[in-house]
Amino acid sequence: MRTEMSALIIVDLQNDFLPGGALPVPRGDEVIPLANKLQRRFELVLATQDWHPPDHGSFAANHPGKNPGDRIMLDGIEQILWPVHCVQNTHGAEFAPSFDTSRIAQVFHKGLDPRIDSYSTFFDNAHRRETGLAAYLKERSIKDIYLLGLALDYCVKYSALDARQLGLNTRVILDGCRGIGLEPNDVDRALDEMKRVGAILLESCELL
Ligand code: VGL
Ligand code: ZN
Repeated sequence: MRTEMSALIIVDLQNDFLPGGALPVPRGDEVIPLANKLQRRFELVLATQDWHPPDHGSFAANHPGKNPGDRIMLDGIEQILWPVHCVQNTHGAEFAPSFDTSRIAQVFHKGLDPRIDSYSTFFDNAHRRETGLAAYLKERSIKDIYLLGLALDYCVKYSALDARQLGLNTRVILDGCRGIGLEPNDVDRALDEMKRVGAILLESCELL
């Protein structure tokens, strides 16, 4: 009997989320060697990119008088403002140079609509539109996903929450993630929220 295929989903290993980038995740670069190594254990490897137009509503610079970290209402939902980051087709949006992308079957982009942000790799923050990832997995009858990448307390967290809502068996490889930690307890809260909805949190050494 053939076991069902599972997918490794590598989240946002882009220059702007690494030290020296526009929205650096502390020690985000440390996950790249593991992301490279773990790909060999999976038949299917997918990746995501935060992929904003220059006029994106999550950029503080697009709201006169506002600063990164401020909160505003954007098209009816609360939005934290960020530095300009991951602008489509710029160096900051590119995958990190040391990230091995040769085995990635498909890249999913998020955050394209200027009026709404998308932390999750499945849906925008208001669940209005899909990125295509859910349909991609469904077409291939993939029910088991493994997540790693940046940032643990935003994109990885919201991806795990949506994955559970979609009924996917969801594992988060913690040593393959780092958090932004805008608020001191954001990472702990993210871990609690993911656990509460049934995501399994593990370390890479626990993978078979
Ligand atoms: C992210 C903040 C802003 C993420 C994206 O992918 O975690 N965080 N945009
Ligand atoms: Zn973003």
